[in-house]
Amino acid sequence: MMHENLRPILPEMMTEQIILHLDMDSFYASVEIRDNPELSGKPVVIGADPRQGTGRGVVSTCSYEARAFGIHSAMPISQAYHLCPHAVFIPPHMATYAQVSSTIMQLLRGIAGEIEQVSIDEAYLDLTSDLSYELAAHHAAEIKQVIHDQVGLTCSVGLAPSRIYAKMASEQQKPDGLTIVPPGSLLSFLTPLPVGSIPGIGKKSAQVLMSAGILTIGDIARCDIQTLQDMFGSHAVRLHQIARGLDREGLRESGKRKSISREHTFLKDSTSPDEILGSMHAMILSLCQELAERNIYSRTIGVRIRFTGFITRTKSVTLMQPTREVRIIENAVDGLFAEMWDMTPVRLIGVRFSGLVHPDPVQRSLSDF
Ligand code: TTP
Ligand code: MG
Repeated sequence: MMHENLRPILPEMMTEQIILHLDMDSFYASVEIRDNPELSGKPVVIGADPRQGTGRGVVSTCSYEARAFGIHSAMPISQAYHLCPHAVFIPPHMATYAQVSSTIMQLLRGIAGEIEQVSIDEAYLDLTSDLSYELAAHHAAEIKQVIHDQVGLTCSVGLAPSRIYAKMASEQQKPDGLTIVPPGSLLSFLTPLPVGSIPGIGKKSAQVLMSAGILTIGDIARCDIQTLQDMFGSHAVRLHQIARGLDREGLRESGKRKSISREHTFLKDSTSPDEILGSMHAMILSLCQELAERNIYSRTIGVRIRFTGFITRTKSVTLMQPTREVRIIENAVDGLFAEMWDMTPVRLIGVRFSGLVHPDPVQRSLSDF
């Protein structure tokens, strides 16, 4: 008779979580090109007016053709102009992007039920019920096809056993990529990647690691925890876990959600109130769209700002009445930002709507969401 401990593990016990991360390719630029096919194949830059190279403000994003000239998000628009004066420069049309974003997220909800939307062009889905990476990969390819056919845009997708690995996977083969990292391939996927490919490791942290001779995620995995603790304090344990392929974090918001939020990390820490508020207003549009789709209103508006050096401040305001009026929420956020900002460069911003209520008093209860 087989010993209890040697009994083959049942298949369902071996099923690990399967997380999908989806990120649209050069999102704002792709929408502009979709709506004006003459731009296809050209370097297209979305952002402030370059004014023949004297303009202020930054690049929001650009097409992959423009990236070949070295242009990227958060670069001063004047620099982008000098790198490629014949590029097509287009001011952002936020309302259109928010609309396209909401169509995409609706499609994803239709496919996966609950999703975790994290930015205007990015979401996580839980495909654990597919049970195998073969089936999940098949679904991922279908999702890409549906977005292509119904929205006219490409995206890049990653599949992996946790949200952070899924995000790293989706980054690998942009644009129009599909990267699958089942648990068995996780270590060989992670080991050679540069330390900067871990979300949350910004340029500064990467430099700290590199100056200590830690260049790849494999190097972090081999590092003793004390060395990491000296560099990253309380973040060290999680970083070590991520590097050793042990992270298994799933979707953060599932089931009954009490709040909805968006966040944005600046590639280069920002000191421009126009850029910071512009980005927050884009998030507000996207969040208000989600409120409208779900026929709910928000009463409490919160802002999170992470400054250079990881100091994070949050502040919120509760309005007299629940709303989904963009102007009212923009005013609230502008006010919060003015109270919170002391000119320190900003690394990350987030906007959160909570106190979500339904217009129908019978349903006016958090348990409905
Ligand atoms: P990203 O997904 O970071 O960039 P992207 O979609 O343009 O390109 P990629 O193919 O590399 O994913 O951001 C989504 C949108 O957010 C982007 O189209 C424009 C906006 N954005 C800014 O306005 N400023 C920024 O610094 C960044 C990074 C993005
Ligand atoms: Mg994108």
